Amino acid sequence: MPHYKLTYFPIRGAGEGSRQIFALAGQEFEDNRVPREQWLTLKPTAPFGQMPYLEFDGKKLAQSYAINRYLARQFGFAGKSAFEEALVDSLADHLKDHMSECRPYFVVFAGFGEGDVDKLRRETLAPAVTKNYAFFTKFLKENGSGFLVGSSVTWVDLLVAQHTADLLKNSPEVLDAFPEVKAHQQKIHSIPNIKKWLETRPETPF
Ligand code: GSH
Repeated sequence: MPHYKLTYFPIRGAGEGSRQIFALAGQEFEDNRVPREQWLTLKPTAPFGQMPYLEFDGKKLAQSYAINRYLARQFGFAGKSAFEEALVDSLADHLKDHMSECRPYFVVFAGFGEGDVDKLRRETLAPAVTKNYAFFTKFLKENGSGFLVGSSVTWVDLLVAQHTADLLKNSPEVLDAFPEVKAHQQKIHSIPNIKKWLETRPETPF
């Protein structure tokens, strides 16, 4: 196995999906958490001038979803057929669209911008969750296995479950109408390797 080194800010953010894929696989990796002050010296060496990026075997790979997809394929969490892989990708892209819709709320919530966080929660976050978690619920109900796609865990389960857990911590009321997605979060976060990761990872606000 190569030595994997994942470089990202010391937050969950766009790096956490890859960290959880490593954890799920039971694969050792170097969790290189770079503070903002050190980032500017590294920035010119990053493939697209941004983090996260993954280094292994003298190669560098950037873009969080490309990294997630690559690792998931390596370790067997990408889907069991070409169509399952495509379904997983479609859900991941939809989660990304959902995150873009919520962005005005997250910017203020994380302290990167000024605004009325409660108003943004009501007027931006809640409608986005209501719309998009209905789609995740539909996939869970139609699939019937408790996973979003197929009969076993894939990388998109990790991403959706983490977002659900974040919502449950900070804005639980937006999930009142979504018991299936709450059950999904519990199922994914009870997988022993993921449970262990959640208990031992560095504690960060987001
Ligand atoms: N589409 C990229 C991905 O998913 O990896 C977005 C990467 C991105 O926005 N990275 C941010 C970053 O590196 C942190 S989340 N910011 C510092 C900078 O641009 O200098």
